[in-house]
Amino acid sequence: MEPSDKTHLLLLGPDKPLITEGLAQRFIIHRLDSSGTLASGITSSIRAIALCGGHDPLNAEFMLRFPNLEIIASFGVGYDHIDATWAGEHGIIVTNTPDVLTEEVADTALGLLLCTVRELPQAERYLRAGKWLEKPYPLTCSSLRGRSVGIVGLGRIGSAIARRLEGFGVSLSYHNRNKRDVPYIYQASLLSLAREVDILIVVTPGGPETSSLVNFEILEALGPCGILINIGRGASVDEAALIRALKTKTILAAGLDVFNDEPHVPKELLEMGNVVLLPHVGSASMETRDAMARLLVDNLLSWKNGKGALTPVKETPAS
Ligand code: 8YV
Repeated sequence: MEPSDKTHLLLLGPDKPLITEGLAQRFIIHRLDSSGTLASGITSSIRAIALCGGHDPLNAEFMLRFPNLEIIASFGVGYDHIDATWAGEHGIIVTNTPDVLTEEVADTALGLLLCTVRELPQAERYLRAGKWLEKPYPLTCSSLRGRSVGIVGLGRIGSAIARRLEGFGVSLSYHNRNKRDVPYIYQASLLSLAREVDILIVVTPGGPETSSLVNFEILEALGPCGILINIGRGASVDEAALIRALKTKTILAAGLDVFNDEPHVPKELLEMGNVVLLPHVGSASMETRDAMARLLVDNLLSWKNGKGALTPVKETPAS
């Protein structure tokens, strides 16, 4: 293929061979230089952006730098870092990578839940420290037996978590904007869900609508035996309120895969014994990350071939 048939594309974020190799035949790939700019004359040629990871904001100001931008293909299902509403209003397509990571993230959520409820990382650290030789690890206050679990955000990933939990024999409730046709108890408000359940799992997508959704009032409603799990976005939980709730034993424990200012985790959380902290690894297996990379590439190739994007987000057109 002649270079002239190729579309100029700006690649942002970490290098991923599956993406660069997948795009090389049909796109001329550019990167920003160390000062964050492109050689003059190139900006107006850019028609596509491949956002290969990270959560740096991609706002209107940035998109405006590329007057002929038509599509942004993003790596990941969450796109709270992209101003998709503005993009949609300006005819720019945004694609994400749904479905291919659903089961992986749901697996991680269950792992994090079990680790938090049964203090498995703490018990493992206890063994490694040689303390088992002195006495057995203390019995955990919490258990999944006879407990009720509430899911905030019963979308693809929330539903996959719920399906797994059915096998654990817990009572399941959820809160969503709309009631779904599922055999779980619906709570019209997050507060009523928090009051009803022992364990709250947050699977919300982030963005202004869900910012600090879980505040101190919600944590108080969860109560002193309550456990909070967050696998969605850090910003959905008021981190300062969570730290206060854990310190004052307003809730019992928390398991977190996401934080407000990643990769920075508040020192207070790092020092607490009643939290399990993961470095945002929900989808982080090679297999799943490869599937996400392939879907990003397929979106761009399908668009380039005039067939429209495969997985456009709801705010933007497909072609
Ligand atoms: C990734 C995620 O960490 O898909 C998402 O929304 O949060 C994760 O799967 C992220 O997209 C990688 O940058």
